[in-house]
Amino acid sequence: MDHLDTRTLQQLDAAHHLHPFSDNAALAKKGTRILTRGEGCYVWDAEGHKLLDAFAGLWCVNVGYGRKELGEAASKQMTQLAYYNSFFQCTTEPTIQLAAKLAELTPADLNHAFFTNSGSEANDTILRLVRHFWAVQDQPRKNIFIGRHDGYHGTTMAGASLGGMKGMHKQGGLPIPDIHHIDPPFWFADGGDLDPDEYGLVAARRLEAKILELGPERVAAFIGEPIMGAIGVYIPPMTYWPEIERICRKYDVLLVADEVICGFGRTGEWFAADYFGFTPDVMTLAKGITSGYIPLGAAMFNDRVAGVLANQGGELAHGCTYSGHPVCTAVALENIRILQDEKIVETCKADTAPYLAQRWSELGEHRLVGEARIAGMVGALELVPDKNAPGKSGRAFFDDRGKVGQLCRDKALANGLILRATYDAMLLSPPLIISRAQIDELFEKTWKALNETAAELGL
Ligand code: PXG
Repeated sequence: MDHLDTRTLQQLDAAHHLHPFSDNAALAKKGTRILTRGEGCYVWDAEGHKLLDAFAGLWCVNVGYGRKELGEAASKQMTQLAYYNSFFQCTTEPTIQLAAKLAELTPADLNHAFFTNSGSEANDTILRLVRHFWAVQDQPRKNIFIGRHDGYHGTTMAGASLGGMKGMHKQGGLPIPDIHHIDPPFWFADGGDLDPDEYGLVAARRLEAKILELGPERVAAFIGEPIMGAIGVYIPPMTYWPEIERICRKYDVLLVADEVICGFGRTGEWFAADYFGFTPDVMTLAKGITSGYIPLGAAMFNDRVAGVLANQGGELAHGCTYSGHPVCTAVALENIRILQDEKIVETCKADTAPYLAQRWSELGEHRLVGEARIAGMVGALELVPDKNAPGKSGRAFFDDRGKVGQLCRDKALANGLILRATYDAMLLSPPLIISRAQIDELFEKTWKALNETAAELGL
């Protein structure tokens, strides 16, 4: 590949590359930012700007950038056996070893992995195989999935349908049939006068009401992100997930935890199911499974579901060319080795996550910040016009939602910090290896961005 200058690259990009989740016409006019290098928690762009990446790429670079071991694991596997499939009664060694490793790491009896290329495909896999699980037990009508409004489960037909993003449903005729949604747990906007723990129970019982409305004999599964990421890091009260689990057990509805963001240490536990204290029947994995170095997703099934699929399911009419691609599974194994050998998750829990939480709550004192929420290494600052207004009105949003978040995001970027904005929430999800000194840098740059945003708004 010959190297081209930035301007030429931007012109080619505008002419030939459609970007995901982007206004492509506006982007073509502005020109894309081209990233060229990464090391630890930092990335550099083609203009030589050094940026602290407080978003870990897209919630995924858990071990940080530039880990040579991951490149070496890929190179070794590519040279030895670049590809073989898991069809035709075959598979490869790294794929077997990764399945066993995931069985060991994930909670309880989630012991069976089905590999995909992405989180979206893992959720498609779950929709099909869970429906099949009920159908082969003579319950073909028990096929409804319940998700949450504003949830995110990917972008394929099933993933976007299971998710509850209205903008996504508008494109492509979604949701597909037999998928329903309940309201998400978002105390800040929806909690009213309830304290968070009371509210967690109220929000969870929306699931029970929906199951009873549809009929338990129709409901196959409930799917949720333990912490809702893309919509703005909604961290439910600790009462929420145990109550959801109780309801699922009561009506024999399978519980699917989509841990695509939360898995592999994001909350300071290996999985958010451990953080919130519940046991899913099925789990979606991607992103942190390889720290984003190579695409890989997995659907994990417990013994009950996998047992029925294996013994009563006949031939599984499902799979991708690259299900269990050996290069991807070799990289995942090396990524997990790094996380384990360097005690990265344990260090977050014991040291850096509590420090980050302390500094994050200091940001909560800024006049623009209505709530500073955080769990382990994932958090959000909810920006509001008047946090000191009495009672619930202090939790009111800006009228023109999204503008202030965008402004603050741009201010952060100009100061060398990558933060993501959803509406007016500034989202945080740094590499798990972020140090205390880098957390201080994150604090300083965020505070400055908040000040500059407030100044521009005249607040
Ligand atoms: N589930 C969850 C909870 C996710 O966050 C997916 C499934 C889909 O994974 P793939 O690998 O198919 O992308 C995701 C992905 C955002 C954003 O704007 C978030 C994701 C993807 C793209 C954008 O925050 N999460």
